Amino acid sequence: MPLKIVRNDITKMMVDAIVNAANESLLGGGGADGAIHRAAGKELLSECRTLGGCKTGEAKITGGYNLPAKYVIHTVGPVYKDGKHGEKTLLESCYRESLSLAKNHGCETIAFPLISSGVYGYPKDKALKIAIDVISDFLLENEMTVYIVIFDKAAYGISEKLFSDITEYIDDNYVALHTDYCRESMPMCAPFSAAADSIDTPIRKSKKKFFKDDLNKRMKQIDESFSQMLLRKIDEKGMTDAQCYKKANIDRKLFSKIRSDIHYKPSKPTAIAFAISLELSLEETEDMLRKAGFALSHSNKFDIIIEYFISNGNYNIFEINEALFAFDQVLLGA
Ligand code: AR6
Repeated sequence: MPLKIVRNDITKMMVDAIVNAANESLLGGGGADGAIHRAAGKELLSECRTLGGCKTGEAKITGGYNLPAKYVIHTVGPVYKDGKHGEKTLLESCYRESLSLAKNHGCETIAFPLISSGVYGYPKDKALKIAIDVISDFLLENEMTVYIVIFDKAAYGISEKLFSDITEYIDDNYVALHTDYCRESMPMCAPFSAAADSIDTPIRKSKKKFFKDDLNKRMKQIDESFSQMLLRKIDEKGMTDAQCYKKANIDRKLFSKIRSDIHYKPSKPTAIAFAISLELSLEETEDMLRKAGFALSHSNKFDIIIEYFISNGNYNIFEINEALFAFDQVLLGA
């Protein structure tokens, strides 16, 4: 099940477990820790006193008391110095240990704040990348819905370089009306203008054969539904269903629905999420979208950002989502 990035206060999350960005004493503090203790009530501190603290990179679990969450998983992130003091390994360990505790307690949903990225000073973009990497690895092997809770929008910043590259790409491509639609219109017909077609050179013959074969192939696929194309592509790419929907950040239940209903019409972000998961080319992505009744357009920032990533061969759905979030767009997948 998927990873979702949401903007919220961690104490408001209706999940099985929320994670606390604590300190080694486990006796409360500021930031998310302070908010969690305030919302949970004094009993949380009483239980924390019995735990004997927690080492950096490790995690311990308590009840959630007055919180909507059943459990609080307390983990201690590293204080960021310069990135050369094992901070990354320790931060990765926080996510791994917390997820493992949640799994052992039967949690189906868990919410993390961006550990270490406040008082402990971890650069937010790096902290987010670590969170996403560890959580997505975990989700490849486990069924859980994991939320990363971003408190302030500024925390969810893609790198300045990526932001400016995408901005430039949008500026170059964002137009109200675009004129190169002819690529869409029967590409295989272009070489066959009536006059030029009268002489059959060997090259022309082989081109004709190519276009005939291509046309036959396309005709066979013309009636293919979105769901059929998706399943065909999964086979062609040698993926399992689970690999595909996990990489697409799509819920297993939704995938089952699509699998069992050949006429299923997904939302546009869902259709694109599958195209990304299958690492389709731009042309194939457009083909897949058409099956679901959608298109990529240049008068829509969301579409241009997707196009940017596909053109650059970057199929990391979580990075794409970071960028979409930074540009206030709907996210892919879950
Ligand atoms: N909900 C979600 N995220 C929050 C909330 C909230 N209510 N409040 C803050 N954040 P921090 P750390 C974000 O400082 O860096 C404490 O005193 C915040 O914007 O809470 O791991 C502990 O006792 C930031 O992005 O944790 C430790 O001494 C992220 O949560 C120390 O701070 C983490 O910020 C731990 O520092």
